[in-house]
Amino acid sequence: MIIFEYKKMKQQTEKELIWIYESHNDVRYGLKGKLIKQEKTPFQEIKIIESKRYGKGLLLDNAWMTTEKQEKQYHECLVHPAICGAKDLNKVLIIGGGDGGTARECLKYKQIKNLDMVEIDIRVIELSKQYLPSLGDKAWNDSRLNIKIKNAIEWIKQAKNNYYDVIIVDGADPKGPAKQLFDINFLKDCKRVLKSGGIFATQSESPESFREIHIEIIQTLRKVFDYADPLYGSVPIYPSGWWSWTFASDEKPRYLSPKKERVLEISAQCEIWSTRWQQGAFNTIPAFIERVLKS
Ligand code: SPD
Repeated sequence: MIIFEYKKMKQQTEKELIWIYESHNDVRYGLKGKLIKQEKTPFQEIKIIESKRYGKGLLLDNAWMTTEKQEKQYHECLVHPAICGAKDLNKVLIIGGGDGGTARECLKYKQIKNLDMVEIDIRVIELSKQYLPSLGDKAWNDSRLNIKIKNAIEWIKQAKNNYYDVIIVDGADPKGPAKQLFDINFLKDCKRVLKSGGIFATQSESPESFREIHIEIIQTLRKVFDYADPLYGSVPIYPSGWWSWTFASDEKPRYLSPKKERVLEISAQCEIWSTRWQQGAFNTIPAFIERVLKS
């Protein structure tokens, strides 16, 4: 009898589960789960979901941003190559990053005195704090974090020259409110605001499912900075699962040489990133991308 009841309950719960997916170029990337919150803001549609496999997750305009059990594969790879390579490390700027994962990784470094985050949509922050608290974790209460609810494209135009040691763009795909975060004029503003010896980092889409956009991001960054190189990793929930982050700097590719004392400070806290992983990940540039970039 008990077994029968249990089976019935299990079937009932299974029935409540739906497929939640991002669809891109006729391919679906999805999870079986429940939709627990859906909201339209002036900027985008936000969805929070809950899945058995990867925990809770966040979608913006039906594109995956993060899930609790895959987020380290994204945030560690975006943050540590930039932070470990920069000449100095006092002031850091995050553009976007409203779920808090990028801020959490940055604030692991005691040397950082000030972390500014410019996010356009306050609801992304509020809903992430409520439903995905492990993403931002202690960062939300860290006095070094200053949140500015602003359009970064406008905000950066009035930002001081030569001010930040590291700038990290943690935006969505280049459409909707995030489109201009990949524009050359915005990137030139970032360079102006970056201190000499600083590092710029951005998520740079998939070399497979966003191939042209991915190549264009690197080419644009190479027009703005002396050096820009992509690093490749895996975020299974994103289109194709094959993802990239691109780092840029002047004078030399500083992101290729992590500073020992910072590596020592961070290594034990990382699940994916290590200096060995980073070296390999910069070297896994696919042959066809290398050819296009050289031509
Ligand atoms: N297609 C997904 C691109 C996601 C980029 N940002 C994710 C936000 C995580 N902090």
